[in-house]
Amino acid sequence: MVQTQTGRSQPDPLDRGYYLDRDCTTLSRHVLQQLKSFGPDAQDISALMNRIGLAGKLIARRLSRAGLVEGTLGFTGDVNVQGEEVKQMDLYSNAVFISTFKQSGLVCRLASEEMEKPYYIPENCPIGRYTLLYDPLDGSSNLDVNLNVGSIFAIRQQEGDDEDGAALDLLQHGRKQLAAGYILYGPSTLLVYSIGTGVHSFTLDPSLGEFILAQENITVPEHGPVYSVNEGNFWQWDESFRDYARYVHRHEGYTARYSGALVGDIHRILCQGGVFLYPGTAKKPEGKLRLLYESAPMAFLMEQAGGRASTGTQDILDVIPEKLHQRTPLVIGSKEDVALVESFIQDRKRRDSEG
Ligand code: AHM
Ligand code: MG
Repeated sequence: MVQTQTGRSQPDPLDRGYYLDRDCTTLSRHVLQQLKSFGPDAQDISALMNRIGLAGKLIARRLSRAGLVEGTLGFTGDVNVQGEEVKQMDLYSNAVFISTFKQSGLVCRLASEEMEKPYYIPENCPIGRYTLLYDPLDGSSNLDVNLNVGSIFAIRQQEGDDEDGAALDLLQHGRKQLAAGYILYGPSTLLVYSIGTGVHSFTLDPSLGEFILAQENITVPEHGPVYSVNEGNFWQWDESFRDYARYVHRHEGYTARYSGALVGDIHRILCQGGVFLYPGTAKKPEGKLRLLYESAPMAFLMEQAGGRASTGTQDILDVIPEKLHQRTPLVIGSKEDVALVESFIQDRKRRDSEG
């Protein structure tokens, strides 16, 4: 009951809204709550996250019709800057992020796996003070067999004028990220994000068209049973990673899980603990994953959840890239499991130095 101005009591209409309040914390509202502010910077970050959510909804909608409408499955016939064949959904997803942020007035520059150079939105510069780094559709080899895929994103402050388009200000360590996260297109669509105040997940309610808070302050267990790695590359790894693989094969309590799509594999580790690895190989000494829009955003999340991310010898968030599309080895997950992998690398180094 509430008191009216005339002193009479009447039922509180918000009482019945209790369920709404409990069940419907939306993404933009959550960001503002996390920042404990309605100031301009908080409004910016909230609006940015809302736009990322919109891009996720558009991609999820198209994925749900894969195979039913033109342009959802198969290759375009082009090869991207990474030398990889481009899928129709890669292009669509890349374009969705650009068009979503074109109208945002916030982002001056977008850098993605699918574009050799960053894409500028001159009308947002200098008003737009942010850069969005993203992998629009990670794991797209899973698409044609109807398995999970994801989008990965990071937001950084735009530093410098960057007039020549070289984006040199992006070549800085991952601790410069203001926000990072991913969208997992699985049985349901999940958005997981951090703005440096813990890791939080949201589930897309298609009937509302909103991402609704699912779990706040996710923490990764200190140790988990899962190791997630493409063991088909075993023969191409450095001996230290082979030592680690032999160790988990010979000890009870480990189980392998690998879907071929980073977002789903890391989401499993985030929820249940364990370790995901993509080491360097003989053919690709730096591994496959790109630092700025794959490894660094995931590392930001994992550290926020109490886990770790390493190249094997250095924290991912301390790595300073030399180029936009730089690759890096990745060992990420529970603290104890990352440390175990690192211990095999240190052991090998020590043995090699002892001759
Ligand atoms: P992509 O960005 O071109 O999709 O490549 C990244 C993907 C990751 O999602 C996944 O972990 C890895 O490539 C799988 O690679 P591989 O098939 O070599 O195991
Ligand atoms: Mg990728």
